[in-house]
Amino acid sequence: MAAPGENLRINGDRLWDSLMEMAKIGPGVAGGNNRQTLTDEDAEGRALFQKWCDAAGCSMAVDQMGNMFARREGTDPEALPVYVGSHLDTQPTGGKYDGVLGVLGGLEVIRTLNDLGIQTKHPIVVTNWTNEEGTRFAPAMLASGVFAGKHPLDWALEREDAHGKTFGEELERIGWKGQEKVGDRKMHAFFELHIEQGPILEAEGKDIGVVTHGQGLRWIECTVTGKESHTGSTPMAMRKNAGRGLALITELVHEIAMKNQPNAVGAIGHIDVYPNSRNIIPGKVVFTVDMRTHLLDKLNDMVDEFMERAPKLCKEIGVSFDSHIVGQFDPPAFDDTCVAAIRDAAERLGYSHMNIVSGAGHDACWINDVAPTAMVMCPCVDGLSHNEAEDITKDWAAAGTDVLFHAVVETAGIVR
Ligand code: HGY
Ligand code: MN
Ligand code: MN
Repeated sequence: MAAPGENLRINGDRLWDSLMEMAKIGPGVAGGNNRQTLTDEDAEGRALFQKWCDAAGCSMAVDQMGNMFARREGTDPEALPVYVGSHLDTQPTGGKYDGVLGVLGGLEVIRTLNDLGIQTKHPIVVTNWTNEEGTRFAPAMLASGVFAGKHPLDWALEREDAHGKTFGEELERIGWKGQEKVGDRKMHAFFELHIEQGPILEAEGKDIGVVTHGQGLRWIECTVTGKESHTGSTPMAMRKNAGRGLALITELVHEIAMKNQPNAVGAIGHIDVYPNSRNIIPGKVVFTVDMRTHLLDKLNDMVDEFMERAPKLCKEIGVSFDSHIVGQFDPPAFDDTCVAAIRDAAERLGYSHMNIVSGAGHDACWINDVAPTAMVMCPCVDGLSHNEAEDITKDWAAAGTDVLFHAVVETAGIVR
């Protein structure tokens, strides 16, 4: 006898149409999206998601960080819900699928259950986590981090963007600040579908990534201070060029990552140069070092080496160095039972699959600390993400969501 729901599939066309509809909100300049957190575009995307959830018969709740929870009732209202979701906010030059596939894939699970008239024992809740990207307001995964007790609510609400606007002000302004206390909700399990954002699944010809672990991350915000002066009339020997500090540290971060291959990465993505004038030697440069690996001891060693060498490099060229951590989480190992539910679903559905470590951070990395959690990944073209050219195929989206459907519904328990 077939396992419960063995051959059930989601509606790939409906999922794809919803992805394309959401992609119209906050369009980028090169075919992707710029729907940054707590912008008017984010508010518009939230409203569309809310409309779809209402139409699917879900009740919506919003907490003090703007996290959205769309609930489909189960037959046992006392049973802890199975949560499924990701994020709708994007990078400034983001793609159409990063995060969005996980939220709309979760909604497709609900829509398919409605189509089939299936009841589950546990309620199912589709979640949109606020500010996963951490670009406008550092750190990444901010709202899921507050939910998991990693950041105090007040601290999170005071995060400022580059224009001095706070997270709390902006959340109020767009009308998505809820009253529900963040983190009170208890979960039976949490599942997140996400594009891989790397090249492995496509290169290996696999439909599904069964995510067993994630990389840990350290975001170190550095300030190198020199002295502004004329680029033409200041003798070279007198210069205190903060820009050289940035150049030396950029190379140091790369060197540390390369000496820790194959399981380490490092780069500097955010850079502010002051005063950023063509004919003034930079007096100050503020930038964020991003170091990651799934091996905790190695991550700590990489940061220790960086913190030992960076100040010395700056001192040698007559500029000062200061730094502080603006984001961090240790490498997560996901829940064996939830991971097995994903692997078994892929196997049963006949999708090729492999175990994989997530290179990117995700809300699941924090939720993993408060509930049994696992992720399922689909390939992306050329492994490209955080780029407007990010692309996936309709079949990859459907396969990932089929697996998500089976893992979520089996965990929630089908009631005949
Ligand atoms: O930084 C990350 O890994 C995620 O995309 N926010
Ligand atoms: Mn993401
Ligand atoms: Mn992202």
